[in-house]
Amino acid sequence: MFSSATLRCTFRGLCLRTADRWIKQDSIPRAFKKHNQRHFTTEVSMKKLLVDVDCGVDDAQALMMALAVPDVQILGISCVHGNTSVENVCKNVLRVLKVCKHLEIPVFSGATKSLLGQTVSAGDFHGKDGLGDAPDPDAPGLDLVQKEGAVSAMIRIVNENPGEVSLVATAPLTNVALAVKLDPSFPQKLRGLYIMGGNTDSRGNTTVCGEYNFAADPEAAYIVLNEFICPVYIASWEFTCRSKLPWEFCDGWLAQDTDKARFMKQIFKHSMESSHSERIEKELVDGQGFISCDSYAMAAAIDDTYVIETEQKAVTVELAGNWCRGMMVVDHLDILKKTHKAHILKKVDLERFKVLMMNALK
Ligand SMILES: [Ca+2]
Repeated sequence: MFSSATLRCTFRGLCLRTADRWIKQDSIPRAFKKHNQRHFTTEVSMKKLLVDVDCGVDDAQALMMALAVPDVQILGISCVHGNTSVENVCKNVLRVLKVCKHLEIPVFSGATKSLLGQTVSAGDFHGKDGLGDAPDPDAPGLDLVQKEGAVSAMIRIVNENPGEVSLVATAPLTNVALAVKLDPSFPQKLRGLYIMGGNTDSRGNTTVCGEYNFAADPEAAYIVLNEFICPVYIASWEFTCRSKLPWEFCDGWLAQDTDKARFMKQIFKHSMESSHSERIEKELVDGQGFISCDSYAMAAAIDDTYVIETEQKAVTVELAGNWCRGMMVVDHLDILKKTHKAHILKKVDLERFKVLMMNALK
């Protein structure tokens, strides 16, 4: 697991590849070199992640992308309500970890409902069980889920690795909001927060103006966008639509002769068929294509070369209104007077993204 990270990180060369940039060897204190040479090749070069999911098919794709990158270390996966019940989410994550041979990664169960207990249907896009209702008689049992709750685990893990953990949130933000309420210093101890959610052009995919992850728990999204004073990257619904891949890429992706590709083909069948329904056609901002929404946020967290352009804006969430509850509000005019700006993804390296996607099923 450490091999390619080690190859990229050598004291023999002029430079060192760290978690986020090349640094000149000269800039490393001699004492550090002497005493940390062995550790530098393993620990410092690893990108540490926490992933918060409502494991539908695209969460599975995002997880498989991260699990395939040698210098990424997933410290824990927290589960939350969303595409399906939190029990199904835990089960789905375990199924993904099993096919990727990473059942050693701890899985935590989190919030079963939104902060106010209101529910918004996720529809049937990912199937009732979240993974396309594909039978899996050998699915791992829920006894593998950790006893510790998701939110306390997130806080503990970040405290154990201050300043090092990137949190990737690809689900309703209930667990993430609860974490900052239990520990207000949680955000400042993160390296960054990467969200799939929200919308920039009031194009809804669940309500008229709301993207699902935000519409499913608007209060949680509001808390997160207003209280996470750390680098925040947002892959909005419109951005993911505009960054779609051709279905022909998907065909080649699924045709790989591996257990992971066969697993993906099974769980993705239902969503692929649903993609051509009249309702989904209307939701798509930029026409047909293969859109693995959650994978766009994941790629930003794990690959430094992937994000090409972001727009830095203050953002919040509409909590009232007849039609716009759950809509992300982008403050182009700085009327909110917020000093903290989020990085809204605008342009990414899709060729790099394709490589990350292909590797996910290798
Ligand atoms: Ca998701």
